[in-house]
Amino acid sequence: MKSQRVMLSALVGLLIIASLAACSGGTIGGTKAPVSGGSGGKSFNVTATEFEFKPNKFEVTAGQKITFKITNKGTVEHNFVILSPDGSQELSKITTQPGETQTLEFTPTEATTYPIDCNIAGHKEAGMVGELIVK
Ligand SMILES: [Cu+2]
Repeated sequence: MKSQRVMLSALVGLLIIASLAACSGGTIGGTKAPVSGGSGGKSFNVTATEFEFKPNKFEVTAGQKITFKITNKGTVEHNFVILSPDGSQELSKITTQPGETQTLEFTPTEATTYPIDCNIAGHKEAGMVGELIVK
């Protein structure tokens, strides 16, 4: 009889400790971790020359942050412009001088194809174009 009661109170004690531990564990789990938007971005090294981008086709997933590292290995200024799907607006743009590397970040929201070009007069026509294909 007596040993049974001791067992019971020991069990209750264990339960209290267990629930306390669960509680404090919950508090630790609940502390706010800083959100660092690092949801698996993608980066591309792109070379710009007269008159092309290499590579010039980029496949990504919607919502994925993309980092383009554009290196100008040509002899004149080039830029790298991401256009709206219909080509009417410049969404993001970076300009590079010969020998320079510049970084451009872009997060596409739509699953579509964004045209890319160098908008310096005549360059697009000469072949400085690309595509950002978002799935
Ligand atoms: Cu150019």
